[in-house]
Amino acid sequence: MTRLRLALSGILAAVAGIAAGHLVASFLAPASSPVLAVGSTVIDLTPTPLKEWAIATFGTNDKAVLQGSVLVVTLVLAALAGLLSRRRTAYAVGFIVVLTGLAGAAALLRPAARPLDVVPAVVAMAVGVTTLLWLTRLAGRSSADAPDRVVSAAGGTSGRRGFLAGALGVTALSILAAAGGQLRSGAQTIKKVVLPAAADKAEPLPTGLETTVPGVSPLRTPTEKFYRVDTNLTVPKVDVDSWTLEVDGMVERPFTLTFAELAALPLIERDITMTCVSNEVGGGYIGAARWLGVRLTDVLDRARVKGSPDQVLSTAVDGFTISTPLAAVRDGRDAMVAIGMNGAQLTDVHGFPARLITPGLYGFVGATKWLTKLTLTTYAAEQAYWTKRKWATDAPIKTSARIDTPAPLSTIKAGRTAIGGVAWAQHRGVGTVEVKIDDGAWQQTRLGPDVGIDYWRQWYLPWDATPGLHRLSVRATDRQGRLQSTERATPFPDGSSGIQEVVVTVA
Ligand SMILES: Nc1nc2c(c(=O)[nH]1)N[C@H]1C(S)=C(S)[C@@H](COP(=O)(O)O)O[C@H]1N2
Ligand SMILES: [Mo]
Repeated sequence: MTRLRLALSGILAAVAGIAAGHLVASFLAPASSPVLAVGSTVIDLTPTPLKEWAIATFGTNDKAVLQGSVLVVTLVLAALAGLLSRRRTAYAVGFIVVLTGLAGAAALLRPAARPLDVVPAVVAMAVGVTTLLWLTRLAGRSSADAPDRVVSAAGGTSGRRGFLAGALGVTALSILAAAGGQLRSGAQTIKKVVLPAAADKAEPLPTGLETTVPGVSPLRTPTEKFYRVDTNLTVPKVDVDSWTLEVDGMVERPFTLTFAELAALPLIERDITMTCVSNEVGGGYIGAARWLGVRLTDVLDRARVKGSPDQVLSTAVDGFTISTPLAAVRDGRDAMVAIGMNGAQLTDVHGFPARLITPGLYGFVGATKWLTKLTLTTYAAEQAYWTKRKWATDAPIKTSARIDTPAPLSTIKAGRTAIGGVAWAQHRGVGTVEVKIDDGAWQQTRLGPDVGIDYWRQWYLPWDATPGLHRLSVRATDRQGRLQSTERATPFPDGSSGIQEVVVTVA
């Protein structure tokens, strides 16, 4: 029974420490919370194949699974620490000190860490050790050869009751502290800003096919439905008043802009479809929005590029980096420092107050959220986060198409219906979309409105569905007449490819 109590003491000491650290972090910097700091470090250290597997297996739950795993491993180690106190209290204390010390190191080694970020781990250490000492004393060690054993009369039922009361007390306080920290971090909001109108406006968006073909993705993705992909366990809530955009590196005149100064530059408005390189064939890591921002070349020209840089290295407020090929930025496409999305300021999730948008390139090479610095440099001199992890440097979005309706493995009624979806070939434009039913011939679909080469294209094909099981396939060709790759490829290192096939039952 004592063993169980000691293990429980270790676990509760860890829980108390983690909860206290979480609460303190919510006052300083939410990301410095011990579990979050360790979780972020684990994300950074995870080898690419394992990360790919996690994204493919858990999808958007990957972060929750990771946090859960970090927590479980910590609690198992803490239980061991509790058991160690049977031999010697100092061992157990040492164990907790090492665990929280690692959390502190993780917080301090984050790319954009400040010295104060170690505080939550120090608090976790103090609370963890105190809780452990107190609970193990209540648990009453039985090992007679423990030299520093506490001799007490706390055996029997009163001891057990004392331990139980202590354990419950620690649990209750931990829940309160963790919930308090969670509430405080969640309550942090970003400021409202006023966005000037664009000097160079986009045309009004035409009516999309979603109004006539039920089930087709809307022509514009509502911001709250827009996919989210980043390495962040907590969404940065950037203080726009102290935020700046710095431009440096191989330039004659490095400079720094405040948000007001950035927003006062001539703004362009563009409809651009973003895609994540982790999007699987038929997947949902794609979204189409109207972006408002400053042309990236305007910003770079202001600094007067010197020498021969070949990349724009962008840095986010948390130190995360992205490399964008300068050749792509300079080829006339509408790469921009965006401050608005779908007629409003950026949301915290999508990079407030400013982010990069590079039409035609996957997000990991051109869509830095929470942007704070642009550095002109070379790939030889510096590599960004994903480049170091062996993902492609040049990463144009591959031409692809997705069937939105009928849904995979659904059952639909026989008779007149429509097969429909979206296709994309950013910066080349979608030329045609074809659908194949079972082993029939490829049939031309009808395309929705044309919103330009950087935007996706809706499509549909009327279908007289006959009873039975049917296999539907789709493929897209760009405006230069190039058929999409039909070869199956998983996302690493430069994006998935292959023909999407959907099986449906017609009844
Ligand atoms: N700071 C930061 N920016 C980032 C990322 C990130 O992890 N951190 N992920 C990139 C990736 S992989 C993609 S696909 C896009 C996704 O942008 P969204 O979440 O607004 O859809 O953001 C990019 N910008
Ligand atoms: Mo991505």
